[in-house]
Amino acid sequence: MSSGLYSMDKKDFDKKLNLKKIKPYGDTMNDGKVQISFTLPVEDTEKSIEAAKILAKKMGVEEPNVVCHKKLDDSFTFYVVYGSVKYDVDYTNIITQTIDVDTMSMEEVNDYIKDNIKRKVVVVGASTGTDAHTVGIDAIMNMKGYAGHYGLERYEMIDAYNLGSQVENEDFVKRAIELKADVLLVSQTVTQKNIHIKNLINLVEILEAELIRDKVILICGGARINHELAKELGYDAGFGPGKFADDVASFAVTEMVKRITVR
Ligand code: B12
Repeated sequence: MSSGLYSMDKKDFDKKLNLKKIKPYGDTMNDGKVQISFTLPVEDTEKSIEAAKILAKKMGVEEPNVVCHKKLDDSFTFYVVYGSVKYDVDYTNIITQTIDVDTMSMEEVNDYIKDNIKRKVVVVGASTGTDAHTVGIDAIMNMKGYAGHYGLERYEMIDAYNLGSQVENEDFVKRAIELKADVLLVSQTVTQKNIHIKNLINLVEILEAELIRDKVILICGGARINHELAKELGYDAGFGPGKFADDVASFAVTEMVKRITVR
């Protein structure tokens, strides 16, 4: 057979990587293949499958194919849609804000504190507001640590206080003042209706009202937190998934020393 779909040779596929126009990769370069999933508040019918397709097209997905539609209950249906996205991204033109500190080991952090700060560093952390998720803040603070990285409670030169979850910002600040905190760690997991943004901003406002914002290193973290967002909200740094106690401790202590030197 020499014509039609089956005659397609490998040479027919685009193989060129153009960093000015990157697209998702499925089977071949630049094919733009994506899989998206969502729920619609309607029952599982042919009509609602069509609605899912139309929505995918509006999102820029060409030739959408609804590969899964699952009734969740009488009035909600879950869809998985495959297709090719028509948009691309200029990868050469992206600027990101990153934390510019080399991560030290726990021992190196302890030595750094002994050499440069010459006393224990007080770190107070919590999952604040209505947020009940403790696993994130525990990963950073608990003695046993997370994914092979010991938590701050194990650091000889750090006094770490983990206040747990659902700690009101006012109580958090009160405790930070009592404990003479050098570093505040705030975890936010729930981001529905931007509750994390409101809560994080509120904490900064309270710290400013108490005149201690510039006396502490203020760090937030969570699954949807990154450094750029943290800076935007008035924090010194933000850490998301794949970051551990050693990353946080390295940033906090070098930042403390920077401030001592500048003063
Ligand atoms: C376990 C879990 C729970 C447990 C929490 C138990 C506990 N003790 O923490 C329970 C059952 C209580 C729970 C409840 C709820 N949950 Co929940 N939960 C999860 C789940 C499955 C895992 C989260 C987790 O533990 N991750 C592991 C940790 C280690 O990851 P992490 O938090 O990202 O932490 C890392 C980094 O982000 C960073 N980090 C995190 N915090 C901090 C802080 C600082 C200072 C620093 C430096 C770094 C840092 O370091 C960590 C290590 O790298 C997720 C889904 C998922 N698979 O992620 C949903 C999820 C987070 N939950 C969700 C929701 C909606 C809820 C509820 C609102 C559900 C409900 N309707 O009741 C309630 C929360 C109620 C409330 N008031 O907060 C949603 C959040 C959606 C959103 N973005 O808003 C998720 C994503 C599930 C989903 N897909 O819908 N949940």
